[in-house]
Amino acid sequence: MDTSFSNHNMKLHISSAICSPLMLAVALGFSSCDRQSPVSPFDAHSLWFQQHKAGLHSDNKAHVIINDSTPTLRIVADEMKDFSIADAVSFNIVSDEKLGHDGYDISLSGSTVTVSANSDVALLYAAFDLLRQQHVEVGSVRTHSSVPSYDFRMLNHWDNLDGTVERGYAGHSIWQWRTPTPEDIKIYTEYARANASVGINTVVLNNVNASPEMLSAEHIKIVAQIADILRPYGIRVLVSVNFSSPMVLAGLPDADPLRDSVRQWWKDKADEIYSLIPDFAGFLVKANSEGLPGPLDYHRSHSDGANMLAEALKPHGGIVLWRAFVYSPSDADRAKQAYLEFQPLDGQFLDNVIIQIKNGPIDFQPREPFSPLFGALKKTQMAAELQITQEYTGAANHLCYLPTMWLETLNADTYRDGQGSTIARLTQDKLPGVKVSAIAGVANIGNDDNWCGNHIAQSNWYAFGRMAWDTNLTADSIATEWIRQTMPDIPRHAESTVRDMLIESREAVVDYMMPLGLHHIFAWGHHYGPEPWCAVPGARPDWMPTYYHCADSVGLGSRRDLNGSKAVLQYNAPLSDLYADVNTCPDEYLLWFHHVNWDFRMKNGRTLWDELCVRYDHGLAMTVHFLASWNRVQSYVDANLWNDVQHKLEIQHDDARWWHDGCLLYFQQFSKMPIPQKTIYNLDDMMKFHINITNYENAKQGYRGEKLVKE
Ligand code: GCW
Repeated sequence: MDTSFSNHNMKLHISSAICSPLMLAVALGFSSCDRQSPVSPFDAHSLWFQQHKAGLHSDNKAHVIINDSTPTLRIVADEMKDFSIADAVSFNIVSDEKLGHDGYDISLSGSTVTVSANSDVALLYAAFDLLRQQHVEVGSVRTHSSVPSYDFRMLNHWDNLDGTVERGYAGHSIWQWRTPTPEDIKIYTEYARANASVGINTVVLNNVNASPEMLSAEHIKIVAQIADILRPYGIRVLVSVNFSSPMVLAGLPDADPLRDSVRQWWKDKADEIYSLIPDFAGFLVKANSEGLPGPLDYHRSHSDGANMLAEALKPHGGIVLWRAFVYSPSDADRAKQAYLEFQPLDGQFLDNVIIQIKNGPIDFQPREPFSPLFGALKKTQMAAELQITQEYTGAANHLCYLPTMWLETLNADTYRDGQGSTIARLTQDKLPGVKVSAIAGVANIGNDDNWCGNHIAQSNWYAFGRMAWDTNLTADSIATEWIRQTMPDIPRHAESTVRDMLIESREAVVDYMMPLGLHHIFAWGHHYGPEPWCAVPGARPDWMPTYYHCADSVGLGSRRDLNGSKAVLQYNAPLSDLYADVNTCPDEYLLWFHHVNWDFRMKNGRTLWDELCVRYDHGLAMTVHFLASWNRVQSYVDANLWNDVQHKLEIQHDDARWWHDGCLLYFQQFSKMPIPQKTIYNLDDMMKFHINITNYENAKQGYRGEKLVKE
């Protein structure tokens, strides 16, 4: 039996070619009459689905043939309603090992498209591929096979059970810890659709700073209800767990991973979860980090802790993602600590444990060299953790398109197994026995109408998914896709203006915040503005900017070379040599690895001080340039979108001025050299002023809002 839905004449065709009990009619409760033709205005909530434009304008809807019926395939049929760049599309479940669970093949014969995949969700990815082609490429269907780079393409929400979002700049959490209401179901479904459209297939619902309550029976029940809503879109859920859960929830005397009662508690908990959520994907764990409990509390190792959880999940096929973001002061240099704790454990983790490593050795700075741990673990499955939410890149106020940064990390060569040992390859290759490769992005999603706090920050959610699907895509091509789907009417010349803004934005942020390898000179707590002078009495030294910039009368920068902490030696040759020598160290990492004299001659002949001034000035100038570029595209962009982004760009420019003046005036106290460009603020005033970004409304204003309040 061939069951097909035709958009040509709005009825369900059932022909009788092949018949099997599995091939059931897709009973679609809609017709193309339900869709109105007029192009709808920009609606921020609709993300990159602004319009399925070509389809809406065309009468030539494709005949869609789907030989099965599952909730996922009904979504495929629904999404394909407006597909119009072929006469017919046939979706087929096949058995083809090379495509794996999520891969698909699109082929063309005449004007009939044949899509083949091993699973219904892979057919959904193919449907989104075809629609993307229609909206982005316009013309005819491009035939190809596509297999994702990673098995788990994962969002990590840092959402708390009370509805707040740690480092969230887009309102409150989208998750409601109640039996989902119709409104909740609507939001979860929109969210799932957005993720599926870019290939995201796993989501961690709650903050890594996890409440033990997450594993209470009451919360697990709600996780199961959320999982049911996300499942048709191919999304599996994980939760972050608190290592002390057995103590808090069951009153056990401790959480020692080698104690039988503790191990049994986790096994029972896993059984309970899987009885409600058979495709539950696993646990994410932050342990012995920033005050959270963990196995080290009982003189056990990270592998003891991770393996206990892995054993509990293993019979059900679950995974443990164990974070390497640890920095208990085992060495004076924080940048070395994750390596020092985890490298000796290489090979001791069970094969359903993945070590999740932040891209850089410190903490999601605008630029860091990659974490040397990636080049050190050889017998342990690793995943990269990237940050989509803009904790250190201007919250949701600053334009900072992040794939340029992420791809810098993924394409970095660790030289672990000689040349070509890129982080992309090391995290994609599966070790013997390992079933899952993974990549994680900390979500920038909240309940703001536009989901991300800034329309343009939607591009980072989009891009994370696309890049996780295919790490060979470029930041540029992903930007093009996003622009064409978000601003469907934009002419090519304006599109290229917007694309340039996106592509140049991250480097601009680096320049006006922390050029030349400077890092962590943020204000205390909120990580929004600059406070290289910050000194909080009694605080951990490695939370203070002076620990990182080390400015003195001689020069600027961390001491991580062979005369300093020797952190360079955590990198494999030839990088260790390259970074160790101040004359060969790349400019972008210079002050990361070296304390450099103010009058040091850079490769371009300028002194360090002059180069620093040039970089800060360039960053600031770029924010003016972005405003000018955005002005140029005004008439081609929806007014709401344009106004929102314009407002944010103005905040960004004001903040960049604050960074420029604050950092240069502060460092000038040590260099005693002139600043060639104009500064408008007074350092004493800046140092007395503490921006209040503790609440979300303030955060939306940046320094601009604060200044207004102050006046
Ligand atoms: O950078 C720090 C953040 C914390 C975060 C932590 C982590 C979730 O400032 O807010 O906690 O990293 O990644 O665990």
